[in-house]
Amino acid sequence: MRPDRPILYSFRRCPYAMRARLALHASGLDFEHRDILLRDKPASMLAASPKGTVPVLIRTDGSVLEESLDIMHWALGEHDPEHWLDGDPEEANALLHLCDGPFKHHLDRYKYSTRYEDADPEHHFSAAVALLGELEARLERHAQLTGPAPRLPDIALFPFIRQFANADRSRFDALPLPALQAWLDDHLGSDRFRTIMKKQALWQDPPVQT
Ligand SMILES: N[C@@H](CCC(=O)N[C@@H](CS)C(=O)NCC(=O)O)C(=O)O
Repeated sequence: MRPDRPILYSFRRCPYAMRARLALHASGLDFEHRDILLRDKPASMLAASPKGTVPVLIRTDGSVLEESLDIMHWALGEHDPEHWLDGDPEEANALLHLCDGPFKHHLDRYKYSTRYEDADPEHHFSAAVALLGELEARLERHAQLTGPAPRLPDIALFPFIRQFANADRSRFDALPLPALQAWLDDHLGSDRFRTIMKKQALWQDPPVQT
């Protein structure tokens, strides 16, 4: 399949899909946004990416990107007007690893503890908060994670911190993490975040001709 413009399969509330949509929006690239439900994945998406996770991007040459960070890097590699790719790549990678590795591990076991055998949500809450402390220390030094301006790690991480905060908002708000809380509020209040979170009709594959 070689579409006229890139196609993004996305699920509105998925933090991985949010980061992809944020990067695509910042890049200004034209793309077709297909919003789906995880419990009802369209056959066209599974044909392009059998692993069945979102986001998935089909490029105009027919190639498929099925990792959110690959989609971010590709979109910004095409056009990066706000310089999100600037900065030290090793520092960025360390933050991305912290988020997608240990932080996500603890987030899932805190928020969805019943899905994991023997997961103690309080242990995972504390472990996640310890990691958030590392981000707090950065944000005490500058407005964004790696300096004064938002870069890829800010955009890639905040949808996950949002998910953690939303698990129990008053508990999150009571944590001694004022710089992180202000940073999160700032990103959540941005026009861009509002735009990429707008509800839209769900994508349905056209009926198969028999
Ligand atoms: N490493 C992937 C992870 C994507 C992922 O796990 N997405 C979740 C939704 S937030 C998903 O599609 N899960 C499949 C399912 O629940 O069926 C990425 O960065 O894109």
